[in-house]
Amino acid sequence: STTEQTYIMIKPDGVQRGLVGEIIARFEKRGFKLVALKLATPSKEHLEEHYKDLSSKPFFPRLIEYMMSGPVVCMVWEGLDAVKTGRAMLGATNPLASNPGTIRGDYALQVGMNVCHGSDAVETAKAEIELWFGKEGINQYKLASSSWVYE
Ligand code: DAT
Ligand code: MG
Repeated sequence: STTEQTYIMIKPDGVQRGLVGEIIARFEKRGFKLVALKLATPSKEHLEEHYKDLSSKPFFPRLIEYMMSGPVVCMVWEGLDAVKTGRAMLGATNPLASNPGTIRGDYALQVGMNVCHGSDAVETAKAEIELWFGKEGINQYKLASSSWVYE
């Protein structure tokens, strides 16, 4: 649906490498609507909750350490098939397997520094949006360009 929402997060390497504008521009130009945005320095507990499904993986401690190495940019993007399309725009988890033209395929080389997060399913997106924006909530507005994006 055109009101599907996904949680997209620019990881510390993406912020430090100056990729914030590039990544936001890709979602804007694709036609998605920005409904939430902040720069944040999340706690260890918050990141462990975000990645709780991976807590038994051997790389989990390193993943949390990496995610705590600097601020992240937290966003919610809304639009047609936003979750699946957002994942396609990100590319594969391992940047070496990501096609050129994707965010990871254009800006990253290793799985432990893969620049950007995107929700993997509609239900996951709902939980992630609640975790990251539950307190402040999501913005509601009509995007002026929507009648030139949707038929
Ligand atoms: P994705 O970020 O594509 O949804 P995921 O949810 O399986 O992938 O894993 C979350 C993050 O954990 C991923 O972006 C990078 C890290 N990660 C995943 N698999 C890894 C591995 N085999 N070695 C090191 N880090 C890994
Ligand atoms: Mg994931």
